[in-house]
Amino acid sequence: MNEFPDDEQLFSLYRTLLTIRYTEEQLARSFLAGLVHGACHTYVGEEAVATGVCAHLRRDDSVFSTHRGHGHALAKGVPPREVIAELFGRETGCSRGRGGSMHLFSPEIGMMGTSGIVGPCILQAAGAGFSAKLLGTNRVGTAFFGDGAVNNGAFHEGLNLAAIYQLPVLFVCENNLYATEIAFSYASKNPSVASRAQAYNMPGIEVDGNDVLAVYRAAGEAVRRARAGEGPTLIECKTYRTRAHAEGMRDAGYRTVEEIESWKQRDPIKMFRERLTTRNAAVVSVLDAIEAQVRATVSEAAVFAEKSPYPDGNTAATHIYSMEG
Ligand SMILES: Cc1ncc(C[n+]2csc(CCOP(=O)(O)OP(=O)(O)O)c2C)c(N)n1
Ligand SMILES: [Mg+2]
Repeated sequence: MNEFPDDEQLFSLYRTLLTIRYTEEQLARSFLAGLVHGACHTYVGEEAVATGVCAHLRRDDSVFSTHRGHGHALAKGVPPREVIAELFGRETGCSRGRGGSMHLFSPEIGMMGTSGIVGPCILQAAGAGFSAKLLGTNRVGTAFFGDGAVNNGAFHEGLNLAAIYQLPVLFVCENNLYATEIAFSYASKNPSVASRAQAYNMPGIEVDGNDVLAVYRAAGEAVRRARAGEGPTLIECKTYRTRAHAEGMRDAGYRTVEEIESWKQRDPIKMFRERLTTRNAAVVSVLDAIEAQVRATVSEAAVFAEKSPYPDGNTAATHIYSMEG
């Protein structure tokens, strides 16, 4: 693993950050226009986490995600048009319009699902690691989860299992300080999620989740360890969502405008762009070109999604698993 990404990787990180941001902003506008069916939890402000982690994952590595999972799906390689079409309930969505925001699946590229249930993705990733170890595939399982999941029993069970069997798993906690409107400082006596790794005798790393390079480096080392048979890692990414918990929800009473503004100053995309251009002013035109390309891709994706058909009602019972066959 390179300590510092080369230019091509840096531009790729920038492209992924923007793909997530522009897709989320598009979805927020589309939600207001009534095009999104069901809930829509955006990842705005947290893009550096999925971007920095998924940059190290192979196509056959698996990702298990949350209710706030659009960014994980996009970073793992699901195209914006398939994500947007899925939220619009269209046949061309990654789950053929049957799942929506919290059921984004694309198993052929290792996107093993977003989920509305807080916690189980931790166990599923441990299971993926167990499978990889048994089959000797050298694959890695990754769970993304919020601070709201770490006082859930699944956290203890998943980390303990991964530790005793030294499974190739990344446990990535996106600590955005709140679970809906409950502050993590209220819900947990210990402010550090990373420190809990000691209880399982695995490494626990805390990183600035708004710094894509910090996440990239921590994840790179965790993936290296996992593939080398050295076991799981817990990475706590300190970050912040700058939009409401879900689109259309009120966003007052539990956090201040000043707090939101202070985190907007630490916007992961703004910080990364400043870092790249300070290092080398000549990249401005490259970054501008990437922005224009991603904007066009996302706009086209939204048009494609809106033009796509809804699933045929007669197929409502297909793709459904039944024990009775
Ligand atoms: C098992 C379970 N309990 C409660 C809920 C209700 N719920 C939905 S989102 C949420 C907050 C999750 O917070 P966090 O894990 O920190 O993720 P964030 O929304 O901050 O990204 C809760 C409690 C749920 N979906 N599943
Ligand atoms: Mg949270």
